[in-house]
Amino acid sequence: HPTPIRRALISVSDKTGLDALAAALAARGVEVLSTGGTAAQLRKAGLSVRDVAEVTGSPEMLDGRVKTLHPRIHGGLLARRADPAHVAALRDHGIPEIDLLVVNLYPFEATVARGAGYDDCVEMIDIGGPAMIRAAAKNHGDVTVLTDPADYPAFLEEIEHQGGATTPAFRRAMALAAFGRTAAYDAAVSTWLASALEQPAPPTRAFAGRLAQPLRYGENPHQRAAFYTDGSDRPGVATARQVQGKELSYNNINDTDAAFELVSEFAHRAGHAGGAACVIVKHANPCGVATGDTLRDAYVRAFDCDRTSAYGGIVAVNQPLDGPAAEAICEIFTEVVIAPGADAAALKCFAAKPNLRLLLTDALADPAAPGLSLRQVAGGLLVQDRDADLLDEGALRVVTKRSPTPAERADLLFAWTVAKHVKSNAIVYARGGATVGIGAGQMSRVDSTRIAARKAADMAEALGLDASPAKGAVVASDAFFPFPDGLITAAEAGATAVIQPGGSLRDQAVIDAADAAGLAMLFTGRRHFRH
Ligand code: 93A
Repeated sequence: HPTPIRRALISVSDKTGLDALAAALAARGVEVLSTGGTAAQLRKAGLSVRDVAEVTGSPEMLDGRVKTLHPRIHGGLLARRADPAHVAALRDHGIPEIDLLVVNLYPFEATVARGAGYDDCVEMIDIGGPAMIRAAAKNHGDVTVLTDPADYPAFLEEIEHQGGATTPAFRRAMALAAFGRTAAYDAAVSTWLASALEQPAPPTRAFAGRLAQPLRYGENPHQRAAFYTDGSDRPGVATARQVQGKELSYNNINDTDAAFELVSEFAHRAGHAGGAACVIVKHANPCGVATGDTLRDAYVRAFDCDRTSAYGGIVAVNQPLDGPAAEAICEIFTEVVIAPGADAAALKCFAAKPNLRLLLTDALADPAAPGLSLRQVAGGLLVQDRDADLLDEGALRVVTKRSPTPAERADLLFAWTVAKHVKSNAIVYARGGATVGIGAGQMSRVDSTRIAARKAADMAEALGLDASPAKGAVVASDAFFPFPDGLITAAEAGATAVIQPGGSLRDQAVIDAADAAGLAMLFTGRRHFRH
């Protein structure tokens, strides 16, 4: 049954869209109750409002900590309209029914984000707002709750169509959003308090995100799925603007994240400042990564690494797209392109491929930013810091007789960065700032080494090269070589220099094998497993 809205309580910190909403309510003869700041703004806009304090008969007190926490408010939100006993209780106690609640909370997250001190953050913990939101959301059988100015237009449309009322379906949808909001809010409070107490953050935040997008299905069509954002402002797939293209799928989002996180390394890592970089991802692994003088150059070199796999891939670049880069990307079928921006020529070029999903982020992600990575296991959740480690060049150790040449060293650093983003066991061959063979996700490291060499040979065949590009390439391994065999395979494929963490019991045997083959080898002292 549509419930007519006769009385509303509005108490908002974010006053976006407030005047228009209140004016529309006033035009329908809805009585508006408000707290101090909200009432003041509405009166300034020439609207008539009743103070909550007048309803409660109790002034706002304790610096506003107690404003709406009163039975005259909560009774009006929680009473079942069709329950005679409830209705009688309201009458006996002089409690007005509240049919619409519009609340957005003290800006706790923004206060934490701007680095405010402990006491200021504590003061921003809203108590009365969430209490009202939860009361109204619980009573969605009768009450409508709005917690986000973005929902005002839909609400106004709803009452327009329903003659001043809302439908149960609308109230349920708003109640769901409301509980999501209070859950996210409390998660933000507990995450902040944990970090203030120097304790690991609880994993609540991941579960308390906002529903950004229901997905048509999950990894496979028989799996239901949805995309939740955690409210952080990290540039990437969650915060990007989709300029065009079909709806993103579950796998698109996962792959786009992998591509953008990797390409974002190339703004921050020493030696790459300013250079163009491109990553092409398939099934969450990069199948081609390259730097270049221009974005087009970087794309073409990334594409050339594995033309077969790149088909239907996800392309990420580290600079705003221009026309020449867009034209090259549009030559084959690409699922998603993500970039910090795009000029008019690039936009025009992509517009001719209306299915291609184009996402713009305005900025790259900071690879060193702290954050959590979560993984579900049966019956639990594994929580760890995200791998925010950037290579410390000062910690690199030359362990072989021969030191890498400057060109080898640049490629080693490049290959190491890529390897960090390849599923383990990861082996990456690179030459001239481009990958030429990637071995990913194998159970044995030597298999990844062989696959990477095979990929390099395939590349030679696809491009009609005289020799495998692994000849004269460098190789990165995300974890140590447990035996010399993987390193020997790389040497046989033609690699001339190696970068790996070191730390194996048999390091000496691996170093000896490198020396015997004339390879230069760097130890990083850091491992980058990724599973
Ligand atoms: O300090 S509170 O937790 N105590 C309350 O009783 C209360 N009631 C509403 N904060 C409370 N609010 C919050 O005040 C609302 O959630 C809203 O964010 C804000 C609006 O205050 P004003 O109308 O004075 O700007």
